[in-house]
Amino acid sequence: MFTIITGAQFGDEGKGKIVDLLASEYDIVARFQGGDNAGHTVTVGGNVYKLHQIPSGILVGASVMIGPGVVLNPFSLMDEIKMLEEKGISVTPEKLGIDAKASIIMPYHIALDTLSEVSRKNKIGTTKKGISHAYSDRVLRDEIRLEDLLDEEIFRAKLKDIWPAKAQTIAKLGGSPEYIMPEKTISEMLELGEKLKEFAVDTSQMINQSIRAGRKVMAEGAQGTLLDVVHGTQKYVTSSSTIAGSACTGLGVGPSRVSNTIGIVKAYITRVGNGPLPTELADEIGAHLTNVGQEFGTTTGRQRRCGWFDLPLLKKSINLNGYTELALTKIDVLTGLDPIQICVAYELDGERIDYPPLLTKDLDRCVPVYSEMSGWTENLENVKSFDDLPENAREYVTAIEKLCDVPITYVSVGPGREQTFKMA
Ligand code: 2SA
Ligand code: GDP
Ligand code: MG
Repeated sequence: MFTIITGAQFGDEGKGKIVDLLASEYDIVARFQGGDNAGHTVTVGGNVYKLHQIPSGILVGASVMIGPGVVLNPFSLMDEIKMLEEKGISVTPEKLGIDAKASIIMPYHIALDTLSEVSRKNKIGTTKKGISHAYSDRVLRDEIRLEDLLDEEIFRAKLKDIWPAKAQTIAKLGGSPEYIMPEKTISEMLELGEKLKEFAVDTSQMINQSIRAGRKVMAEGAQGTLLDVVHGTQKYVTSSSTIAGSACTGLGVGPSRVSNTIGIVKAYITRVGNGPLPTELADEIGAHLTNVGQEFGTTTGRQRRCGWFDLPLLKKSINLNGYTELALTKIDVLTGLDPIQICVAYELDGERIDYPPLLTKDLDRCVPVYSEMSGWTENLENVKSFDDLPENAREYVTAIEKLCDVPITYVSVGPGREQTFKMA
């Protein structure tokens, strides 16, 4: 079995929480794109885990893998392993495999991301983790892979080729290249390579073998569909492909192996960073969503922008991912809001459209057309089943399911692992 889980909106839908919940039924959980720009928060008992590169399945004891589609920061990976081990979760080579072909995020990628963002007139609002520069080096074939880090001679030879041009660009952008790749950093990276040697695997081979042997594998997406580098709101996107198909390329698994595709959908919408967000609420309702939903970046702490549920955008996500089911999260955050709006269409140049416009630039001019629903005041944090929800909350869930025309199989009513119920 091969299940793909992706975020259906602009990220932070609660993927980490749902992956953690479902992972106990899976043998392997694997990340296929992105890097340590991702932040997946999982709350278990009193413990809050913020995972950036290690798949959320680690907490329930699944084997976890980092696929070749990922860009890997070895420094922050070590911090993450240390954080987990301090909390009693061991991360041994038996538990974690990293594909030898994963690209390494180099210190100069981070410097270039930061400097480019500072000098950019229309800021993207990147996480400054070096993601775009690491991916662009892959496409340029100037990447350093994990396998290169395992061999001092190759690593130094590649750096000798790559570094002079990078240093020049960094200086041109006003940076100080002499501080970015000193010998001390090179040695530290080689030491990291030594430590990571035992984790290096061929993800594609291992996952395909597992699927053939009848084991269950889950692919854990990062960021969200609308941040996809091709299909998202360019240029306000991340630099990887975030949609379900990317799990096949990013792990090396053929599409015929995919069993189901689950979309994680927040009961409203959020976005961190710049770019269009038609239903954005810059009022007290937006403040309610931010404060009650604690909408702050898991990686950077930045405040997320919030808006009402946006059906046209979700219809696009359903197409891009081919979702077979949806998990609806954070419905508890809507408690106390009355009425609740669902954006069912847009108005653009006097015309009503029920799907995002052809030209990305027009999304900014789309005016939401809302369908109004009655709210509820009951606290949902202890709700254990659909029938226990207040009537208006049941109607909200049912309305979203009907509008999306994809079954909602899980509903989440709080950050805790136990605060989720399965739909009958
Ligand atoms: P980048 O750094 O090049 O990937 O930034 C490009 C855009 O992608 C957005 N992006 C994200 N959006 C939501 N969540 C992400 N992860 C963190 C979180 C973000 C944080 O879980 O909260 O802590 O700020 C994430 N990663 C990248 C980014 O905001 C840019 O709009
Ligand atoms: P991810 O990137 O999709 O994994 O999401 P993040 O972890 O970045 O952000 C989601 C946030 O919402 C986290 O702080 C979660 O603990 C929290 N969360 C997840 N599901 C729910 C829910 O149903 N209700 C509430 N109130 N919080 C939730
Ligand atoms: Mg997140």
